[in-house]
Amino acid sequence: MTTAAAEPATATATATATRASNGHFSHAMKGKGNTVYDGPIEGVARPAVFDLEAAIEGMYTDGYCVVPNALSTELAAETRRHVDASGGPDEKYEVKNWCFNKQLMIDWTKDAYYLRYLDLPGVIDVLDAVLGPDCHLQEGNTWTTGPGRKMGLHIDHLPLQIPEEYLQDPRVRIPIYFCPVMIYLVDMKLDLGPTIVVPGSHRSGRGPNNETTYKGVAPKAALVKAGDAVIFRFDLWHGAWGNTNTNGERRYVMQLTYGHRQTMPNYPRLGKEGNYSQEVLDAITPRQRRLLCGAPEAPRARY
Ligand SMILES: O=C(O)CCC(=O)C(=O)O
Ligand SMILES: [Fe+2]
Repeated sequence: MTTAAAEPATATATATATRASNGHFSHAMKGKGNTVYDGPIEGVARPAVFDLEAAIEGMYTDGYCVVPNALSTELAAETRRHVDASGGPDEKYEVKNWCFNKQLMIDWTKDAYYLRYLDLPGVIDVLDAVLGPDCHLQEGNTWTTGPGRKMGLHIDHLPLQIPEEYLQDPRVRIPIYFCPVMIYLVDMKLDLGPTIVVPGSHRSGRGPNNETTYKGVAPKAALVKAGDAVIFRFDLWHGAWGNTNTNGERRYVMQLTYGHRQTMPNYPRLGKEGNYSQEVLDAITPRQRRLLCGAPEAPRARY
């Protein structure tokens, strides 16, 4: 009789979470069981001055970084007004027994207003370094949410499942395939439901399974200023603290997701007539073109 061999350690491909029509993820791969953290919480460190090298390193060690003042406070306020004026009356975003949930997908092919947010200083430098200088946008939206909204810890994507013990080895650096970028349009306080991130949890190589801490490390809250951005990697455990605000204050963010050069660009080629509005074609810069459509010719990402 032969003894059964131990399960071989293999890398397996896994599915990606899909977005529900209400903007919240629906696929079970993202995280299982109860992943809502409600213990004591501290804020993420917010550098007073942006340090690119430290930010890049943070993407591999902590799995995220903070870019202070990616937008001026004036532009954050103007964007808020623009968001408020878009999408029709508020009533239609009041979801019964839940919360105000207004997520507006940005139409990059027709709407020139948002082009300037594609390559924000600091943010674009981190993305170019970790995704490659020919990274591109996957999608973008503005998202206004009110009291009652929260999101359990999850991961956004997991193209490859690697045994956790391999990922503990500091010599292993998993390339960053996608980066969600959250740009906050209001000063974030705990009762507005900030994004929460679990530092180092990308080294688990999986989504949280009935867990709210990783190796004893609790989530930290993005208690950042209006105009700041938080960039995190696709495989970091993250979610959102509950909005418990009693003055009816809403959280305003922009959520942009960028992909590595080897992921498919999402937007059509610029060359083809009719793909983009004249307003976009007149305003778009060469770098913004690359961010929408991808550019095959640039050097590689720094792993
Ligand atoms: O709303 C947040 O702060 C996080 C959003 C998020 O994780 C998601 O949309 O997948
Ligand atoms: Fe997410």
